[in-house]
Amino acid sequence: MLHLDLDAFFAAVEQRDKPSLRGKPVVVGGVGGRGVVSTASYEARRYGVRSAMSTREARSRCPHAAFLSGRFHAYREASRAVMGLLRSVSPLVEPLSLDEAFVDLQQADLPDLEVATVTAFAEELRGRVTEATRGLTASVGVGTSKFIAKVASDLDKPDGLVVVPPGTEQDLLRPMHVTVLPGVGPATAERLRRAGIHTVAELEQVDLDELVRLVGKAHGGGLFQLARALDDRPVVPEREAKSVSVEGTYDTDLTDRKLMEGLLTRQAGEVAARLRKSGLSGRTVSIKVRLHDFTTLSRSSTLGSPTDAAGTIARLARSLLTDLDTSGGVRLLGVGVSGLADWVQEDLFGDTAEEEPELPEIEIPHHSRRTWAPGMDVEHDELGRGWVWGSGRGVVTVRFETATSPAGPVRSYAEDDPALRPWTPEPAPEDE
Ligand code: TTP
Ligand code: MG
Ligand code: MG
Repeated sequence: MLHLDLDAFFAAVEQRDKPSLRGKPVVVGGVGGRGVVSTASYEARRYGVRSAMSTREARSRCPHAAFLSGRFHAYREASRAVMGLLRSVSPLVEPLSLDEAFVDLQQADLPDLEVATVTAFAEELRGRVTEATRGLTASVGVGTSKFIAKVASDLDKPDGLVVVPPGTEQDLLRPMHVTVLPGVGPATAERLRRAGIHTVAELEQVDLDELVRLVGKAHGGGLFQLARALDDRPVVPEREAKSVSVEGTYDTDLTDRKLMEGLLTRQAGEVAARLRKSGLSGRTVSIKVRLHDFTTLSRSSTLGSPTDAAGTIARLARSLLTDLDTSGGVRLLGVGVSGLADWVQEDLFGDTAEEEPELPEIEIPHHSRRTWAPGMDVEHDELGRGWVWGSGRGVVTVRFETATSPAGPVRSYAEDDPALRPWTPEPAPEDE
């Protein structure tokens, strides 16, 4: 079993695309008052900055770091490249998040599974990940189970490879803290601590009955096995894209509910058109809303039968929005349909493909000032591509550089300078 996880993923993508930030502390996350750190580059981690910490605390620990809000299109693109590469290596790939996956090496066409063979293979794979992502590094662990492979990939981060030879699993685990076991969170760890159990070695001494008494029946059995490095969970490959979705990011924070409803209605129309083009329909309608402070909310609702009707999808999407507090402003909205079936059936509300409502024409007003989020991609008429270094008091400051340029010059503009605009890549052909 192989487990791969990219190093400081969001921050590494930012350093790749922003040459002036390479080797420097970078923090990606919510940059507003209530923002939370998504991740930090290893340079920033030296100052104690960590995922899930408040940005306020991160700023006090590492004031000289670059604080950037995220660019999800870039993260998604890198993730796709990695997952595609892994799938070319083995049909059994199970992504756990955008930046990590299990790969079953038994299906990978290796001559054998000796330590030397898998080590050479994993080292080569790490190089290919760096190539496929134009410079990101991955850490890899290999072992006889998912559990061991995942533990191993974390042992020599960043840019590391650890292969745990068969038979040495328990020696590796015994000195480790119990939180290394999947499923042992703070609450379970605390219960074990009160019973005097800190390490895996100590946990191994506890018999099954006592373990069940300590952590409950549901958990006890699994923990008993894991403490002995026993884990036979198979790799469950992700099935083909099961949803069709459309989303938009906006360069002003949207606050007008009517406008948001209009945008959802238009997106629902685009989703419906794509469903029909592929002869698909789906039962679950969902919306995605990213607030100004970076929190992303999603809500979904499931119909009794599949639909591909714009009106139905729009109505559900709008009703899902009513439950959400969007008063602080919204910077991304999206509509998706999942639970796809490849037949089309008249849906609950009786809409048919023939009686489509007109898609509304929507102007996003520019009365509110533009949001120039730190880190976002921009393009200037004369200076070309760059990224927002900072903004405020009517001024936006841009550094002109890209992944393939040298560190570039910094210039400031009025926030409404018509020569400057947000830059977005061509949308990927298929959104997951
Ligand atoms: P991780 O793989 O947990 O972290 P990482 O890749 O940044 O760093 P490393 O693996 O080298 O320790 O998460 C992958 C990405 O997921 C991360 O770059 C940002 C995002 N993320 C969050 O947005 N919030 C979080 O709390 C965590 C843990 C990750
Ligand atoms: Mg990672
Ligand atoms: Mg990860």
